[in-house]
Amino acid sequence: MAAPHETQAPAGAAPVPDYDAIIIGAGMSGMYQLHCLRELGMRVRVFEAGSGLGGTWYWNRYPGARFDSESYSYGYSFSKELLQEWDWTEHFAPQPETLRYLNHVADRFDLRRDMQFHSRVAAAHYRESARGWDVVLEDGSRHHARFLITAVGPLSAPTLPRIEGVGTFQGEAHHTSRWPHEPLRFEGKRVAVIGTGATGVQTIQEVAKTAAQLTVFQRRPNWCAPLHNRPITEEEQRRIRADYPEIFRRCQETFSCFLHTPDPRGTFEVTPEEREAFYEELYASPGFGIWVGNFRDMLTDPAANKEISDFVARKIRQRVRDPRVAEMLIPRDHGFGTRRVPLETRYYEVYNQPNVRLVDITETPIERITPKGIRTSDAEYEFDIIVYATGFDAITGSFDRIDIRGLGGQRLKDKWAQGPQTFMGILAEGFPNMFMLMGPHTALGNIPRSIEYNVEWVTDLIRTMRERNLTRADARPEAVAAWTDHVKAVGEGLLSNEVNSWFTGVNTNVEGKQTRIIARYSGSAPAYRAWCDEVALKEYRELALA
Ligand code: NA7
Repeated sequence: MAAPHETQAPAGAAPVPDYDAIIIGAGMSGMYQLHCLRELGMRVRVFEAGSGLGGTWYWNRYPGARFDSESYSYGYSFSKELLQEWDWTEHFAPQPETLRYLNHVADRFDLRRDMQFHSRVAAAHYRESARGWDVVLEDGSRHHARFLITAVGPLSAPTLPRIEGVGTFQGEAHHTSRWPHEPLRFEGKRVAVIGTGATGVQTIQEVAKTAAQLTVFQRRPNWCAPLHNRPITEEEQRRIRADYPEIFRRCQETFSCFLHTPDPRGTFEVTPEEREAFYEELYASPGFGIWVGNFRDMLTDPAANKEISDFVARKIRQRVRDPRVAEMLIPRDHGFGTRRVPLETRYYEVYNQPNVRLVDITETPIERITPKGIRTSDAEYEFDIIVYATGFDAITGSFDRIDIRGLGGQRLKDKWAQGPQTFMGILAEGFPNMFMLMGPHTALGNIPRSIEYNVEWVTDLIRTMRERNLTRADARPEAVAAWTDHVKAVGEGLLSNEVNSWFTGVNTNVEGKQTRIIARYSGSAPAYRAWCDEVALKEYRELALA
């Protein structure tokens, strides 16, 4: 464990440990940031609310949780040795394997000794006189550091529905991201799942295998596409190991760091037969190709988007036997790919099973959760287990839950009340020495690729500051304004920014989050990196360094 210095404390009070950097969160970004800062010789402390490391992969233990990115494009790329010693078993690895992987990484780089678990950060206040951050944990303990790095994850603040009676249910109820650590069995059980996003879809297709009865409460359907997962053969394993440089080179070049990249052709530049054949090929291919490797205009031209939406609707009708149910599963309020596409394995076929029923709660809203189950406007259902697959207060929610205050006591939550304002998603003006990893306005995509880039950018900035004996970095207001305008500009014309979803910061379960904002950077990852590289190359002149 890094030995902290201690700051002066009032007589009688416990001394406050003083670190060079405090990192909030021991997920993929916090882990790598810890590793990089330790390489600089810094004393670092990671505070993690959970009992273990892994972030998303620690919390999301629900049945069926797995990658939608190819496993070998998802792991860390920074260590050749690590790449050569870890074998993924499936093209899209399940959550327990990813959690094992992250624990392996932590052991290999001896990360655990600087991590403190069961330690939720309640408050972080900047103190100008010390040019550093006072951090208070929920247990009341106080800590101090020059740098504060938020590695809190864009999808880590779960939300329960605002329905009367939540909490009165006498059976078992779990949000998917707060799943029990002991396996939950569904045999002989009557199970409800509320929510049909990427998480709900993975859960439903798994629970349907064993539950006596599964009732899915769907508000809005999503466009789903087949994952086509399978084990990685030994031969493939050898090839993957040899191909790692090429795999990561490709991820660096694609729009959102996946192995897939948009087809340069426009939807209507090919014949209808060629178009259909291309869609068929994508539908039969593994992973996100159908979403991010489709015709280049699919997400900007409504007519192009309608073509692929109609194609997927036909697939749903072919796969679901009851035409009434098939129609319920086809989205009407948004086109294919304009919200996050859940990838599935026999999801639609689940609705052909006698033990599964679908309830459209737009037609018959849930009125309340009762001690025995769920009451809708036209029926009373009894359950043994209720699963809330109701998503997250995304992107800014994990910041809102911490009392973060910058210069003059300004709260970050207030500053972002009308939507986040950042510099490259990494800095917020008036919050010196706070650096955000995967904060709002960063390129998300295949997240570990973005994480590695952001962590290295932050590490370079801190290295530069230390070399020059600088102790304070803040974003200049004009730089924030320019970046925020740029984020808005690159998001113009994107159909996904015209739809309510977590991409656009809308969450009906959170007070004040009913209107769309531009929450993420929706340009390409290479363009994002080019901007950030330029800032570093030009000696950080958009930052006020002192
Ligand atoms: P999502 O994608 O936000 O999905 C949440 C689902 O829960 C979605 O179907 C919602 O319906 C539904 N929901 C939310 N609140 C309610 C209420 N109050 N009543 C009924 N239904 C509700 O979250 P996920 O966890 O699936 O996925 C988040 C990301 O994690 C995912 O994109 C991956 O990148 C990993 P709605 O569509 O809002 O009508």
